[in-house]
Amino acid sequence: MKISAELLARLDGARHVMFFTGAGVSAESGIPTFRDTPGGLWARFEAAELATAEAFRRDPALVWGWYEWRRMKVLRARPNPAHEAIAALAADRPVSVVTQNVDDLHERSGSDVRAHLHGHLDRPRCFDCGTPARHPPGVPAVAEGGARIEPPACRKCGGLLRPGVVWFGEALPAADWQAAMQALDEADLLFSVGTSSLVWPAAEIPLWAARRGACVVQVNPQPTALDEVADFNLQGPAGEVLRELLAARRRPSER
Ligand code: BV8
Ligand code: ZN
Repeated sequence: MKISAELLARLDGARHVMFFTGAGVSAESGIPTFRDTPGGLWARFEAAELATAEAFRRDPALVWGWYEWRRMKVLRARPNPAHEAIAALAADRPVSVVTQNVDDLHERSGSDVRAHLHGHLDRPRCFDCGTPARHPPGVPAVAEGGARIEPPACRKCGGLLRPGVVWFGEALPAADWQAAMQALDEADLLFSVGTSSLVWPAAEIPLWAARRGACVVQVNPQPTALDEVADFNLQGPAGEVLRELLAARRRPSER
């Protein structure tokens, strides 16, 4: 993938870079995305069957088991070159990472994540009283694709623990949304990496960046609705593309 001299110049001249990421940035770490690959997380179920409070009320063991399977995948995974390149780019200019992902792979690659718009897989809380809880140490052993696992009980009220993620129909955490808006205000260059741009209101963020005059770069092997808005569409896997971006910056001949 050739990185244009124009994009390199934009990156060099950027005052503040924002990375807005989705499941695709973790794909090369072996974490299935939501909808784009066969066998993806939702291949067996509709999103509404799992990522909603109603689904949890209806069948807590099915939903909790699915999240424990996903938590196992994340605990077994390692950050990939995409996470590492994003962390490396923060070395010589302000970079904000705003992610839709509920994994901690950005953090584990050294990035300071400004906002987790859709919560955290590793921060369970009580479904009834909201008391935060902790997972036991170690990696859960869950059958491939998920299994029915009864959620643990809340120490405080005996209610069921739920995953600390934002389900469909739930509001995004106000503090994270605020932080994302702040980052959007500061950024003059936004990379949208590995997202289908289908989930709202997060999907608005790159559109707002473009409207504010920031340069928008999309990194995705597939076309998305953002294609016609982005100033640059780098069609390829994030690990490969961002690693090439880093390498091209170091090759003076690319200027
Ligand atoms: C809310 C956590 C209101 C859970 C997730 C308009 C405005 C506001 C809301 C709505 C609206 N229209 C509709 C809604 C409702 C809904 C919504 O957006 N529905 C969609 C389906 C239409 N939104 C909500 O319900 C939100 N809440 O609006 O609340 C409210 C307000 C006040 C008070 C009460 C209520 C909450 C949405 C959050 C849902 N939670 N995640 C969990 O993880 O289980 S969403 C989940 O899917 C992810 O977090 C992510 O954000 C989202 C989309 O997934 P992506 O990350 O984009 O992944 P996807 O698989 O889709 O795509 C992967 C991409 O990667 C692909 O493009 C692929 O090509 C690419 N890729 C693959 N490999 C690679 C790659 N890219 C790079 N490199 C690779 N190697
Ligand atoms: Zn409780």
